[in-house]
Amino acid sequence: MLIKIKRPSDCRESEVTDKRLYLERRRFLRLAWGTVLATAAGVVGPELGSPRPALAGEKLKGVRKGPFSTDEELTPYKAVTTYNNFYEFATDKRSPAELAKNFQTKPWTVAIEGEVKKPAVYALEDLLKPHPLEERIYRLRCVEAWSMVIPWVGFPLGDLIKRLEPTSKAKYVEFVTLYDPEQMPGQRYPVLKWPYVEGLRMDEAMHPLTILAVGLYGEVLPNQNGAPLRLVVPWKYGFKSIKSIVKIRFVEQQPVTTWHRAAPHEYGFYANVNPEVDHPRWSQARERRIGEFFKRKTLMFNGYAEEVAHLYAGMDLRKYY
Ligand SMILES: Nc1nc2c(c(=O)[nH]1)N[C@H]1C(S)=C(S)[C@@H](COP(=O)(O)O)O[C@H]1N2
Ligand SMILES: [Mo]
Repeated sequence: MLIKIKRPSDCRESEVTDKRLYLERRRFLRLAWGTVLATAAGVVGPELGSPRPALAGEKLKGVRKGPFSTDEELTPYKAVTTYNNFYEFATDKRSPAELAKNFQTKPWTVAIEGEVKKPAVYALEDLLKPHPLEERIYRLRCVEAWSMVIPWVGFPLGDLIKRLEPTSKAKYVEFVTLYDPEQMPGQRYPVLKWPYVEGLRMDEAMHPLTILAVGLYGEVLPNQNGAPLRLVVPWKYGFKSIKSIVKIRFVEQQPVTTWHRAAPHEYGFYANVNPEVDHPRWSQARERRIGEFFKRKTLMFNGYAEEVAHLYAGMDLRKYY
Protein backbone atom coordinates (compact mmCIF):
# COMPACT_ATOMS: atom_id res chain seq x y z
CA MET A 1 0.00 0.00 0.00
CA LEU A 2 1.22 3.45 -0.78
CA ILE A 3 0.86 6.04 1.90
CA LYS A 4 1.05 9.62 0.73
CA ILE A 5 3.25 11.61 3.05
CA LYS A 6 2.87 15.35 2.89
CA ARG A 7 6.25 16.83 2.13
CA PRO A 8 7.11 20.49 2.44
CA SER A 9 6.97 20.76 -1.34
CA ASP A 10 3.28 19.85 -1.18
CA CYS A 11 2.58 23.12 0.59
CA ARG A 12 1.49 25.94 -1.56
CA GLU A 13 4.22 28.41 -2.37
CA SER A 14 2.23 31.29 -0.91
CA GLU A 15 1.92 29.48 2.41
CA VAL A 16 5.64 28.90 2.66
CA THR A 17 6.57 32.40 1.62
CA ASP A 18 4.15 33.99 3.99
CA LYS A 19 5.27 31.90 6.93
CA ARG A 20 8.90 32.70 6.26
CA LEU A 21 8.19 36.43 6.07
CA TYR A 22 6.09 36.23 9.19
CA LEU A 23 8.95 34.62 11.11
CA GLU A 24 11.60 36.95 9.72
CA ARG A 25 9.50 39.88 10.72
CA ARG A 26 9.08 38.46 14.19
CA ARG A 27 12.83 38.05 14.53
CA PHE A 28 13.42 41.59 13.34
CA LEU A 29 10.94 42.95 15.81
CA ARG A 30 12.50 40.98 18.65
CA LEU A 31 15.87 42.49 17.85
CA ALA A 32 14.53 45.98 17.37
CA TRP A 33 12.20 46.11 20.31
CA GLY A 34 13.61 43.45 22.60
CA THR A 35 13.28 45.44 25.79
CA VAL A 36 9.96 46.89 24.77
CA LEU A 37 8.46 43.50 24.08
CA ALA A 38 9.86 42.13 27.33
CA THR A 39 7.76 44.61 29.26
CA ALA A 40 4.89 44.98 26.83
CA ALA A 41 1.53 44.56 28.47
CA GLY A 42 -1.74 44.59 26.64
CA VAL A 43 -3.25 46.31 23.69
CA VAL A 44 -1.41 49.55 23.28
CA GLY A 45 1.83 48.46 24.87
CA PRO A 46 3.85 50.18 27.55
CA GLU A 47 4.19 53.88 28.18
CA LEU A 48 7.56 54.75 26.76
CA GLY A 49 9.80 57.51 27.96
CA SER A 50 11.10 58.36 24.52
CA PRO A 51 9.16 58.61 21.28
CA ARG A 52 9.49 55.89 18.70
CA PRO A 53 8.18 55.70 15.18
CA ALA A 54 5.34 53.22 15.37
CA LEU A 55 3.69 50.57 17.46
CA ALA A 56 2.67 48.46 14.51
CA GLY A 57 3.81 44.87 14.74
CA GLU A 58 3.73 44.42 18.52
CA LYS A 59 2.12 41.15 19.49
CA LEU A 60 -1.34 41.48 21.03
CA LYS A 61 -1.92 39.57 24.23
CA GLY A 62 -4.91 37.67 25.50
CA VAL A 63 -6.62 37.39 22.13
CA ARG A 64 -9.33 34.73 22.13
CA LYS A 65 -11.01 33.19 19.12
CA GLY A 66 -14.20 35.01 18.19
CA PRO A 67 -17.28 33.81 16.28
CA PHE A 68 -18.07 34.11 12.54
CA SER A 69 -14.56 33.21 11.30
CA THR A 70 -14.26 31.72 7.83
CA ASP A 71 -11.95 28.73 7.36
CA GLU A 72 -10.87 29.89 3.90
CA GLU A 73 -7.16 30.26 3.22
CA LEU A 74 -5.72 33.46 4.67
CA THR A 75 -4.40 36.14 2.36
CA PRO A 76 -0.64 36.28 3.00
CA TYR A 77 0.48 38.88 5.57
CA LYS A 78 2.64 40.52 2.93
CA ALA A 79 -0.31 41.14 0.62
CA VAL A 80 -2.57 42.35 3.43
CA THR A 81 0.04 44.92 4.44
CA THR A 82 1.38 46.09 1.08
CA TYR A 83 -1.76 46.24 -1.07
CA ASN A 84 -3.87 48.93 0.62
CA ASN A 85 -6.47 51.52 -0.11
CA PHE A 86 -5.69 54.47 2.15
CA TYR A 87 -6.16 57.67 0.17
CA GLU A 88 -4.94 59.84 3.04
CA PHE A 89 -1.47 58.55 2.14
CA ALA A 90 -1.74 57.88 -1.59
CA THR A 91 -4.22 56.72 -4.20
CA ASP A 92 -2.12 53.77 -5.38
CA LYS A 93 -2.00 50.51 -3.43
CA ARG A 94 1.73 50.14 -2.87
CA SER A 95 2.64 53.53 -1.38
CA PRO A 96 0.60 53.58 1.87
CA ALA A 97 2.85 50.93 3.46
CA GLU A 98 5.88 53.13 2.86
CA LEU A 99 4.30 56.55 3.45
CA ALA A 100 2.55 55.51 6.69
CA LYS A 101 5.72 54.09 8.25
CA ASN A 102 6.21 56.97 10.68
CA PHE A 103 2.55 57.77 11.25
CA GLN A 104 2.05 58.64 14.94
CA THR A 105 -0.67 56.54 16.53
CA LYS A 106 0.17 57.34 20.11
CA PRO A 107 -1.14 59.29 21.92
CA TRP A 108 -4.52 58.86 20.22
CA THR A 109 -7.94 60.08 21.26
CA VAL A 110 -11.43 59.30 20.02
CA ALA A 111 -14.18 61.91 20.41
CA ILE A 112 -17.61 60.51 21.20
CA GLU A 113 -20.25 63.05 20.21
CA GLY A 114 -23.91 63.65 19.48
CA GLU A 115 -26.94 61.73 20.68
CA VAL A 116 -25.23 59.82 23.47
CA LYS A 117 -25.34 59.91 27.27
CA LYS A 118 -21.57 59.71 27.67
CA PRO A 119 -20.01 62.14 25.19
CA ALA A 120 -16.33 62.72 25.87
CA VAL A 121 -12.89 62.69 24.34
CA TYR A 122 -11.48 59.32 25.33
CA ALA A 123 -7.85 58.30 25.38
CA LEU A 124 -7.75 55.25 23.11
CA GLU A 125 -6.52 53.10 26.00
CA ASP A 126 -9.59 53.99 28.08
CA LEU A 127 -11.95 53.36 25.20
CA LEU A 128 -10.47 49.89 24.64
CA LYS A 129 -9.83 48.77 28.20
CA PRO A 130 -13.14 47.03 29.01
CA HIS A 131 -13.26 45.09 25.73
CA PRO A 132 -11.66 41.64 25.45
CA LEU A 133 -9.94 41.13 22.11
CA GLU A 134 -11.05 38.46 19.66
CA GLU A 135 -9.67 37.12 16.42
CA ARG A 136 -12.21 37.18 13.59
CA ILE A 137 -11.21 35.83 10.18
CA TYR A 138 -13.35 37.78 7.71
CA ARG A 139 -13.50 38.23 3.97
CA LEU A 140 -12.96 41.82 2.82
CA ARG A 141 -14.40 42.63 -0.60
CA CYS A 142 -13.29 45.86 -2.23
CA VAL A 143 -15.67 47.66 -4.58
CA GLU A 144 -12.85 47.34 -7.16
CA ALA A 145 -13.64 43.60 -7.42
CA TRP A 146 -10.77 42.10 -5.45
CA SER A 147 -10.96 40.42 -2.07
CA MET A 148 -8.84 39.14 0.81
CA VAL A 149 -9.25 36.94 3.88
CA ILE A 150 -7.84 38.67 6.94
CA PRO A 151 -7.44 37.53 10.57
CA TRP A 152 -8.56 40.71 12.33
CA VAL A 153 -8.15 41.34 16.04
CA GLY A 154 -10.84 43.50 17.57
CA PHE A 155 -14.11 43.55 19.46
CA PRO A 156 -17.78 44.10 18.63
CA LEU A 157 -18.63 47.75 17.99
CA GLY A 158 -22.02 47.00 19.58
CA ASP A 159 -20.37 46.39 22.96
CA LEU A 160 -18.82 49.85 22.89
CA ILE A 161 -22.07 51.45 21.76
CA LYS A 162 -23.98 49.87 24.65
CA ARG A 163 -21.42 51.26 27.06
CA LEU A 164 -21.73 54.77 25.62
CA GLU A 165 -25.56 54.73 25.89
CA PRO A 166 -26.91 56.44 22.77
CA THR A 167 -30.19 58.34 23.20
CA SER A 168 -33.40 57.30 21.46
CA LYS A 169 -32.68 59.93 18.79
CA ALA A 170 -29.54 58.14 17.62
CA LYS A 171 -30.50 56.50 14.33
CA TYR A 172 -27.06 56.39 12.66
CA VAL A 173 -23.43 56.29 13.68
CA GLU A 174 -20.91 58.48 11.85
CA PHE A 175 -17.18 57.78 11.87
CA VAL A 176 -14.42 60.25 11.00
CA THR A 177 -10.76 59.63 10.13
CA LEU A 178 -7.91 61.83 11.36
CA TYR A 179 -7.27 64.99 9.36
CA ASP A 180 -3.54 65.76 9.46
CA PRO A 181 -2.02 66.72 6.08
CA GLU A 182 1.41 67.05 7.72
CA GLN A 183 1.41 63.33 8.39
CA MET A 184 -0.94 62.21 5.65
CA PRO A 185 0.42 63.49 2.35
CA GLY A 186 -2.62 62.38 0.34
CA GLN A 187 -4.70 64.95 2.22
CA ARG A 188 -2.72 67.73 0.55
CA TYR A 189 -4.68 66.94 -2.62
CA PRO A 190 -8.44 67.34 -3.05
CA VAL A 191 -8.98 63.81 -4.40
CA LEU A 192 -11.67 63.34 -1.75
CA LYS A 193 -13.32 65.73 0.68
CA TRP A 194 -11.27 65.42 3.88
CA PRO A 195 -11.64 64.15 6.49
CA TYR A 196 -12.92 60.76 5.34
CA VAL A 197 -16.38 60.04 6.75
CA GLU A 198 -18.36 56.81 6.91
CA GLY A 199 -21.58 55.78 8.54
CA LEU A 200 -23.82 52.90 9.53
CA ARG A 201 -27.45 52.61 10.45
CA MET A 202 -27.77 51.87 14.19
CA ASP A 203 -28.84 48.24 13.65
CA GLU A 204 -25.87 47.68 11.32
CA ALA A 205 -23.53 49.18 13.89
CA MET A 206 -25.00 46.96 16.62
CA HIS A 207 -24.82 43.79 14.51
CA PRO A 208 -22.46 41.23 16.11
CA LEU A 209 -20.44 40.89 12.86
CA THR A 210 -19.42 44.57 13.00
CA ILE A 211 -16.12 45.07 14.80
CA LEU A 212 -13.61 47.74 15.64
CA ALA A 213 -10.19 46.33 14.84
CA VAL A 214 -6.91 47.13 16.56
CA GLY A 215 -4.84 44.37 14.99
CA LEU A 216 -4.37 41.69 12.37
CA TYR A 217 -2.36 38.45 12.25
CA GLY A 218 -2.13 38.67 16.07
CA GLU A 219 -0.27 41.97 16.00
CA VAL A 220 -1.07 45.66 16.43
CA LEU A 221 -2.52 47.04 13.18
CA PRO A 222 0.07 48.16 10.66
CA ASN A 223 -0.41 51.89 10.03
CA GLN A 224 -1.39 51.31 6.40
CA ASN A 225 -4.25 49.08 7.55
CA GLY A 226 -5.80 51.85 9.64
CA ALA A 227 -3.95 52.01 12.96
CA PRO A 228 -4.73 52.45 15.70
CA LEU A 229 -8.47 51.84 15.32
CA ARG A 230 -10.54 50.98 12.26
CA LEU A 231 -13.98 49.69 11.48
CA VAL A 232 -14.55 46.28 9.82
CA VAL A 233 -17.99 45.59 8.31
CA PRO A 234 -17.52 42.33 6.38
CA TRP A 235 -20.78 42.29 4.38
CA LYS A 236 -20.14 45.72 2.85
CA TYR A 237 -17.64 46.96 0.29
CA GLY A 238 -14.25 47.74 1.82
CA PHE A 239 -14.65 51.51 1.70
CA LYS A 240 -17.18 51.34 4.57
CA SER A 241 -14.40 49.97 6.81
CA ILE A 242 -13.00 53.37 7.74
CA LYS A 243 -9.44 53.64 9.03
CA SER A 244 -7.65 55.62 11.77
CA ILE A 245 -10.86 56.75 13.50
CA VAL A 246 -10.76 59.89 15.67
CA LYS A 247 -14.47 60.57 16.03
CA ILE A 248 -17.67 58.55 16.50
CA ARG A 249 -20.87 60.58 16.34
CA PHE A 250 -24.41 59.41 17.10
CA VAL A 251 -26.83 61.23 14.79
CA GLU A 252 -30.46 61.38 13.77
CA GLN A 253 -29.89 61.90 10.03
CA GLN A 254 -28.13 59.58 7.58
CA PRO A 255 -24.50 60.77 7.41
CA VAL A 256 -23.08 62.09 4.14
CA THR A 257 -20.30 59.62 3.50
CA THR A 258 -17.11 60.46 1.63
CA TRP A 259 -17.48 58.15 -1.38
CA HIS A 260 -21.16 58.89 -1.75
CA ARG A 261 -20.40 62.60 -1.81
CA ALA A 262 -17.59 62.07 -4.35
CA ALA A 263 -19.68 60.00 -6.81
CA PRO A 264 -23.27 59.53 -5.62
CA HIS A 265 -24.43 57.28 -8.47
CA GLU A 266 -21.41 54.99 -8.06
CA TYR A 267 -21.25 54.61 -4.26
CA GLY A 268 -24.35 54.41 -2.11
CA PHE A 269 -24.72 54.84 1.62
CA TYR A 270 -25.45 51.13 2.13
CA ALA A 271 -22.68 49.72 -0.07
CA ASN A 272 -23.72 46.13 0.66
CA VAL A 273 -21.78 43.63 -1.43
CA ASN A 274 -24.32 42.69 -4.09
CA PRO A 275 -23.32 40.76 -7.23
CA GLU A 276 -26.62 41.76 -8.86
CA VAL A 277 -26.03 45.49 -8.74
CA ASP A 278 -23.13 46.45 -10.98
CA HIS A 279 -20.96 49.47 -10.43
CA PRO A 280 -21.84 51.83 -13.32
CA ARG A 281 -18.38 51.26 -14.80
CA TRP A 282 -17.83 47.53 -14.09
CA SER A 283 -19.51 44.29 -13.07
CA GLN A 284 -19.74 43.22 -9.43
CA ALA A 285 -20.63 39.60 -10.31
CA ARG A 286 -17.10 38.27 -9.80
CA GLU A 287 -14.00 39.11 -7.81
CA ARG A 288 -10.33 38.24 -7.69
CA ARG A 289 -9.11 36.85 -4.39
CA ILE A 290 -5.66 38.39 -4.02
CA GLY A 291 -3.10 35.67 -4.71
CA GLU A 292 -5.41 33.64 -6.95
CA PHE A 293 -5.47 33.62 -10.71
CA PHE A 294 -9.07 32.80 -11.59
CA LYS A 295 -11.90 35.02 -10.53
CA ARG A 296 -14.59 33.65 -8.27
CA LYS A 297 -18.27 34.47 -7.99
CA THR A 298 -19.12 37.25 -5.62
CA LEU A 299 -21.62 36.18 -2.98
CA MET A 300 -24.59 38.21 -1.79
CA PHE A 301 -23.61 40.25 1.26
CA ASN A 302 -20.07 38.93 0.70
CA GLY A 303 -21.23 35.51 1.93
CA TYR A 304 -22.76 36.80 5.17
CA ALA A 305 -26.39 36.77 3.94
CA GLU A 306 -27.51 34.34 6.63
CA GLU A 307 -26.37 36.76 9.30
CA VAL A 308 -27.42 40.11 7.81
CA ALA A 309 -30.08 39.72 5.09
CA HIS A 310 -32.86 40.34 7.63
CA LEU A 311 -31.56 43.87 8.22
CA TYR A 312 -32.68 44.78 4.70
CA ALA A 313 -35.97 42.87 4.50
CA GLY A 314 -38.44 44.82 2.37
CA MET A 315 -35.82 47.25 1.06
CA ASP A 316 -35.21 47.60 -2.69
CA LEU A 317 -31.49 46.86 -2.82
CA ARG A 318 -31.17 48.40 -6.28
CA LYS A 319 -32.42 51.68 -4.93
CA TYR A 320 -30.54 51.42 -1.62
CA TYR A 321 -27.21 50.33 -3.11
N1 LIG B 1 -9.78 56.64 6.05
C1 LIG B 1 -9.84 55.76 5.05
N2 LIG B 1 -10.39 54.55 5.27
C2 LIG B 1 -10.46 53.64 4.26
C3 LIG B 1 -9.97 53.97 2.96
C4 LIG B 1 -9.37 55.23 2.78
O1 LIG B 1 -8.91 55.59 1.68
N3 LIG B 1 -9.33 56.09 3.84
N4 LIG B 1 -10.08 53.02 1.95
C5 LIG B 1 -11.15 52.01 2.09
C6 LIG B 1 -11.13 50.97 1.08
S1 LIG B 1 -11.63 51.40 -0.49
C7 LIG B 1 -10.80 49.67 1.36
S2 LIG B 1 -10.96 48.43 0.20
C8 LIG B 1 -10.28 49.29 2.71
C9 LIG B 1 -8.94 48.60 2.55
O2 LIG B 1 -8.47 48.14 3.79
P1 LIG B 1 -7.04 47.41 3.89
O3 LIG B 1 -6.03 48.31 3.26
O4 LIG B 1 -6.80 47.19 5.35
O5 LIG B 1 -7.18 46.13 3.13
O6 LIG B 1 -10.12 50.44 3.56
C10 LIG B 1 -11.15 51.38 3.48
N5 LIG B 1 -11.00 52.39 4.51
MO1 LIG C 1 -12.17 49.43 -1.58
